[in-house]
Order: sequence, then C-alpha cells, then structure tokens
Amino acid sequence: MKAGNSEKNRIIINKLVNSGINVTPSILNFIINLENPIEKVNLIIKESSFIPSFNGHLTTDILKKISNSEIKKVLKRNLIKEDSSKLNKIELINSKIFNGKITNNNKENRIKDENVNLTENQLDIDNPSILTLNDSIKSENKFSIKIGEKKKKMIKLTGSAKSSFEYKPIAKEYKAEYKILKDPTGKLYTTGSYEDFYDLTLDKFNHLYALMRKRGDVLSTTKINNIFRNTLKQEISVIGLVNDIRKTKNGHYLINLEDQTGSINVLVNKNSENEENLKIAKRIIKDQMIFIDGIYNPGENRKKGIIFANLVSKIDIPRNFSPNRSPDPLSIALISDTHIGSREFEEKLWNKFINFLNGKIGNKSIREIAGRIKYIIINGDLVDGIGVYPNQKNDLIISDIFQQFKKAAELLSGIPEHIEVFYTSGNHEPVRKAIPRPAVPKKYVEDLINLGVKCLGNPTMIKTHNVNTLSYHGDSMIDLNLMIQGLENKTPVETMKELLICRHLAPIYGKKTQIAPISKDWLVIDKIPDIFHTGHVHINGMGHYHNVSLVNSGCFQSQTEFMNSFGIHPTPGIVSIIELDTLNGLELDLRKFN
Ligand code: D5M
Ligand code: FE
Ligand code: ZN
Repeated sequence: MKAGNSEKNRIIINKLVNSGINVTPSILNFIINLENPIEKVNLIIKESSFIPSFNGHLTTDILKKISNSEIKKVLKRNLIKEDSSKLNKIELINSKIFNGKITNNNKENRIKDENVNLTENQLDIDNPSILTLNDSIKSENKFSIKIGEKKKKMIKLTGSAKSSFEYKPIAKEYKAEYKILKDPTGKLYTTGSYEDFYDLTLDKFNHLYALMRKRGDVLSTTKINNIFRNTLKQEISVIGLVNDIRKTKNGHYLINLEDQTGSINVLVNKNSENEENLKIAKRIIKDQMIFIDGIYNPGENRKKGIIFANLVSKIDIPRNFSPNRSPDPLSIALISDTHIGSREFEEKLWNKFINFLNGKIGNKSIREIAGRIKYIIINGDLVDGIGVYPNQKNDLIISDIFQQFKKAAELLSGIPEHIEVFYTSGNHEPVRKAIPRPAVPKKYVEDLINLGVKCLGNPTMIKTHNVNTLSYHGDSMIDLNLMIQGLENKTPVETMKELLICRHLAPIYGKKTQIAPISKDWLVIDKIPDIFHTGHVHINGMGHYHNVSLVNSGCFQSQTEFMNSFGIHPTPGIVSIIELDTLNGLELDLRKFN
C-alpha cells in the first residue's frame, strides 16, 4: 500500500527542509513525479552533499550529477527543454523545523513565480520568516508556506486532497532501521562474591568519575588522601561517591565523601548564599557521585580536616544537549506493565490499542498518528508472572506462566506486521528480580519470537531510525520517591529527571531495589538518550529534561489490592507516542475512544 500523495509530498518537503536544501517548485515537482520519490529524495540528499559545487540550492546542474539513471533520463526529457526561468523562484533557505513549525531564517526569500504547479498541496504566501507545517494531528492533506504579507498569492495546485477512508499507514512504506545499542542479556554472570561487589563499585566509580570529568566546569580535582596533606586552609575541588549524608540539628548537611584513596567530611552550610547548594544537598542520597568545590580546613592535633562547600553539584546532562532525529516521518509507541494474566489486566483497553494501530478507531488525524508508528517498546511487566508479590494468586486469572505468555502472543498478534516490537524484562517476568535483567528465556517466549518480537534485557538502549531510546523498567523509582523529598509516584517524570541528573538508573543501595553484583555497572547512564522511557510506577507521564524526551508509560492494569496498599492509583490505557522526526510527544488516552 502507498501513502497518500499529499502525505508523501509533505515528507519530501520536510526531508529537504530538514537537510537545509532549497528547492524551487519546479524541481520539487520534478522529484515528486519520480518513481519512489521518497527513496529518490534520500538519494539526492545523500549524493548532493558530496558534490563540491553544491551550496544548498538544488538546481538542475546539481541534479545532473546525481548517479540515478531515472533522474538522468527524466532530466534529459523534461527539464533541459524547460524554460530555466521557471526554476530557482521559491527558495526555502536555511529552514528548520521546530515543534511542527518551520522557521525560515532568510528574510529575503520571495516567491517570484505564480505559475507553479505543485500536485496536491497549497502554498499560502504570507510571512517571509515563518513556514507553518500543519502538524500531523491537524493536517488535512495540505501544508501552507507563508511568505510576505502583501504578496499574498495562492498557488493553485492540480488535483485536490481526497479524503480516503482507506487506512494507508505511512510506516509500512519504510523498512525498519534499528540497532540494539545496549542489552545486558548474556553478560550478567556473577559469583555473588565480595569481589563482584567490589568490582561493581569500582566500575561505577570509574564510569561516573569519567562523566563528571567531561563537564567543562570541572577542572583540576584532588584525590582525597592528597587533600589531607595540606596544612593550610585552601580552596579545593574533589569528586567522590557519597558514603553518608545527614542533616545536622542546625540544618546544615554533613556529607561523608569517598574515592579510591579515602574519605572526607564536607559541610554544606545553611546560610542564605548557599541556597542553591542546599537545594542540591536535599536531593543527595547515598552512593551518588558529586563534585565539591570549597575551602579545606585542616584539622588540629592530627585530626582529619573538613571541606566547607561553596559548590555542590551532580553530574547532570548538558543544557544544550542536542537529540538525534529521524529523517523519516515515523513514530515510536512506548508502553509497559500490561500484566497479562492478572484479573485486573484491561483487555478491552488493549483491544482498543490494537484497533488504533490498525487504523480502526478515531478520525483521520488519529489514523494518521497510528499510521506513523513503526516501533513499539514494551518496557517490562508484559505478563503478571507468578509468585511476584504476596497473595498474587488471588489476582491471577491465568495462573500458569506459559499460558500467560500464550495469551500475550495472542494479544500481540493483532499488532500490524510493519511495526517492529521490542520487549524488555520487568520485575514480573520469569527472570531474576535484581537489575540489570536478562531477556526472558526462549522457552517462555517462543510464540512471541515467532511473531517477530525482539526480547531484550533491561535496561536496554535501542536505536530506531537514528533516535536512541533508553528503556528501563523503573524499579528504583519507587525507592527514590520514598527517599527524596518532593519526588512522588504520581509525578514520575520528576523522578526520571533525577535519574538523569545522577546519570544512574538506581542511584541507591540497600532499599527495595535489588542490584545484581556483577563486575560491570550497567545502570550508569553513560550515553545520553534521545528518549528516556520508564514504567513500573503504573502512572503515565511525559516531559522533557535538557532536550531529552521523557516518558513513563502507564499501564494496562487497573488497581490491585497490592497497589492499593501502597496508595498507587494507576492510569491504565494511556499510550505515549513520540514522533521520531520532530520528537514531539503525544499521550493517547484510549479510554476516550469507543
Ligand atoms: O508494581 C505495581 C505498582 O506497585 C507500582 O506502582 C509500583 C508499586 N510497588 C511495587 N512493589 C512495591 C513495594 N515493594 N513498595 C512500594 N510500592 C511498590 P509492579 O512492579 O507492577 O508489581
Ligand atoms: Fe508493573
Ligand atoms: Zn513493575
């Protein structure tokens, strides 16, 4: 099946604009009329960048240098004969898409040609600096380019936008392009010995230390045992893991910081100039890596000295982080916690999800949203499992784990074939509870594998069409919410931000989160993801942090007694969808559809 022409044209224009390539309407028309124009435009973008004389303006001369034989043939037939004055009229110079709007930086652009035919789209000339692309939700087979108030001209386009009720998912036209960048499966061996714990801590220290050192503002730091050599009061910078933190009765924070060489006390003073530092200190828990700049006061009578902190900071991610985007108009749907096998599994909502994916619910806009979905990540707790929590038996409608997976395969078989599905292990899967977790063993998931589902460990980093998604079930989030003032289960996105700030998925030991003693710390967030995806809390949330898209997928399970006992009010049936080309996000509430 093919996508509608207008959608295709929109994609082609988007691709050119995103690549900073200017085209004239005639050249655009030329490309649109080629066979497989999306493929051709990809080729043109790629090859033109290697042409020395190419300065961003796609002209016939540049097109002549593209290797494709069809382009050469059609050029000869059409364009060479054509009056070249028709070319180079509209210039979409240096345009950038931002949140569905294309901002055109070149104020001198003007449309000079009125006789341009552009298949199904309409060009609306209004404003020299803004190109508005109707976003996919509102798009009704047209886009408008606004250039110059006075020169308002409508370029009449041949053909009209046909509204077809036939479902033509654009995602079907694209091959899946994905790579598993990180998956702990098969790399999780442990002897459970003391050495493993030691290696894990060392690996964590080294990784986090390297991330901290990468920050531009962290210059020369001193190892802790060298600090004690100083006999005079002086300014010192140090990096270490928090061994202990407590609030003194006067409201100061006393931190015991350690590195491989020793440990030292740091005092974060409660005074008005220190407000920012106190805010950070409030959120510090054991085992986090921090950077301290302050004044070292040597101790008297061979006692260890103490640092009075002037600056306290966690690793964090840069404010100007620039996420990757897909060149193609595809989306990813992020879900988790379906809990198939539980009495509370919301099968009706799941069936609505399947209907949505098959273009069977909602209006045209909803179907367009569905049609873009090329990937789904199921971030753990697909099945309810057995014996996961006390008295779970009473909540189970399917009490055999194999039957739960059989049902899961049945339910997932409704997902259209052109969608690639990834499934990572949560705490309800038949694998170990401690994180990181391996993929569910084959004996349980054979039917799912036959459906093409990719079973992965947790956490995992998946690159889909250029965009990196870090999917982590979220086990530690509940602990973090309990321990850090201001964090709570009903606002999971705030907890996710804290994980990014710590650059660690479980910045806490000794609580409910079990961490496997293995020699490599898989929970360090070394590579900044473009999308950060968690679940487990069963309460949906979507947001941003320093340009990283954050999604806590809700669930497909209503409240159990067990959840009730923790005061969790789940939000079943809300699906998070992110456009991989714009990174715009959408939470689709399936409860609102019939
Ligand atoms: O988790 C279901 C919900 O219950 C989710 O919101 C986390 C919460 N939960 C799970 N275990 C605990 C404990 N031990 N304390 C507090 N809250 C908890 P699921 O992983 O689906 O069982
Ligand atoms: Fe769950
Ligand atoms: Zn869970």
